Amino acid sequence: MSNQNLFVALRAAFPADLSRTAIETADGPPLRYTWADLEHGSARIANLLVSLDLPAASRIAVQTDKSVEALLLYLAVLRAGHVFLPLNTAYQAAEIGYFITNAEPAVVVCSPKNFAWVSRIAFSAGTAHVFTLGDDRSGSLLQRAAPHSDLHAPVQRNAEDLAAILYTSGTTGRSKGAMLSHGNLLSNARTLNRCWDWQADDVLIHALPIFHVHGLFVASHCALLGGSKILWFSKFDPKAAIARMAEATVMMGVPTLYVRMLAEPSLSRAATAHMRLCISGSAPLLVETFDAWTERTGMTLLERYGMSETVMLASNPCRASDGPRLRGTVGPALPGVQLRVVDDAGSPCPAGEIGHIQVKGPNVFAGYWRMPEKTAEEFSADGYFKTGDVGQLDANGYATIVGRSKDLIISGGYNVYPAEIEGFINDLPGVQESAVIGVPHADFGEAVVAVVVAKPGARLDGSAITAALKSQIANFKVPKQVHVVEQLPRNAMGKVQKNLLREQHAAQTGG
Ligand code: MLC
Ligand code: AMP
Repeated sequence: MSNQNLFVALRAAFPADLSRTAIETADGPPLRYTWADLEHGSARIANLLVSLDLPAASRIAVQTDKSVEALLLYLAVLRAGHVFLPLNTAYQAAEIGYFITNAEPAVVVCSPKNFAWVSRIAFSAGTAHVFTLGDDRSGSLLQRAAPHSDLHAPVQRNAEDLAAILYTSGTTGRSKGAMLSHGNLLSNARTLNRCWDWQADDVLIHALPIFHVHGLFVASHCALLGGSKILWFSKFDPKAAIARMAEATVMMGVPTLYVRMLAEPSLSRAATAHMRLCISGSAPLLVETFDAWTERTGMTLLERYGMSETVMLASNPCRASDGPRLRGTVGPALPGVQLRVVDDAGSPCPAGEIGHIQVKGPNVFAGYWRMPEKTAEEFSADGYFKTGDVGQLDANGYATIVGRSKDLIISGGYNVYPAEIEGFINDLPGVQESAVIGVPHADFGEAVVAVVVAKPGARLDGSAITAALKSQIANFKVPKQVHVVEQLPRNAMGKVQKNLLREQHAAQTGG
């Protein structure tokens, strides 16, 4: 049988002339990586992994700053047939400890600056190897890979073999590892590549982190499959992104990136004239942002919808011949994806009626890592995945997301699960209980806000709570505001009325 390793398909799309530039770094002095560099650099790291004699399908957990070498490491893990497990750079010891204990990676790669604490966690959880990788090519990973051969034949994989695990936080506070296969990723990448008309002369502005679906899979796979050059930003900078649009054609971003570019006077029709496609996703795009972008640039943003468990699900059309890009919608389901809206009883809703969004297709993940019961709960009897998003389909099949049935806050494209933050707050001395909510925020779309009740006789200070949380959890999860109140509003069943709290605090974070 042919080798269905995702890397084989990506490699087959490299241009014939491997001396062409594949990636150019766009912040700092420009570094150029040719397609040959991608081939040989990832081969060396893959050979290092092979030399470690790891069990098949070992998890390789990676928490490093964004760098081209970190992308090579991802390609190397695919080549070597292991399982890539990317981790947000903002995660601190408690979060990393959970992921490492749960996934039991054979290899952990971390930033040199974090080696002391990450290696302590990893070694005590039984990880055999901890390497370091800095964003300046420093660290033991590249040193150890350097003597290895730059030729490597990708390990045979089937479409259903595991390629990556992406942790998504759970509504109960426990993170779940979404298991994505080579087939899930490749089928989706091919679909996006076709739907978004990728060409070899496209140039992608890559300014997203590479530890989530959006930057790692959607952006990188599209460019690699297109044989297209990437302008590689280690961090998003609105001025710099606009300045480089003169030589780029495609950009992908969460809505916050477009909001921040709109705040720049340099954003204009002239500045974006060379661009053919600006794609938004991962969080709701406000119609105000959509309209402002059209007005300033003459271009229509293309909004699409996806999630870690399914990669991409729906997209507004790229070509005008396929239909209009409708503001406020995420477009029709992608080819091959079945997307339906059902009522509480699981029956399909008629067009225009709001219900639960469920999906099926070759892109949908196999399940949550070592959580068979949780996996079973999240699928319908006829095999549709329950997204936890609430929406509607119009008569032409365009989907609109109107909310979420899962208690989730999306802040600047990062997911924050209130239950997890409430757990940390409730453990602080003097705290009786808490409720964490999302409120509108002009920059991040939603901001995290905590409402906290003190134990009888205890005195609580909001800024002390913020400071305590900052030392324990990723910074983007820390509430932007903490309100200490006498009691939380509850309904007759005793359930906290978060909708009332959201109304009370809506106007207070610049929303
Ligand atoms: C940073 N901060 C945030 C934040 N990002 N706060 C809330 N929400 C966020 N998203 C805070 C930090 O805690 C810090 O606060 C301060 O801002 C500065 O940090 P920074 O790292 O310098 O911020 P910045 O570079 O400005 O980052 C903003 C951002 C970033 C929008 C560029 O958040 C980002 O890259 N978001 C994209 C996320 C993404 O790729 N999502 C895709 C998920 S995949 P303090 O107080 O500590 O100083 C997915 C599926 C799909 O959802 O459909 O795609
Ligand atoms: P994640 O778990 O990080 O993959 O986030 C997935 C969630 O992001 C989805 O379930 C949606 O709630 C949300 N999302 C992604 N794209 C969009 C979009 N275009 N509009 C609204 N929400 C989105």
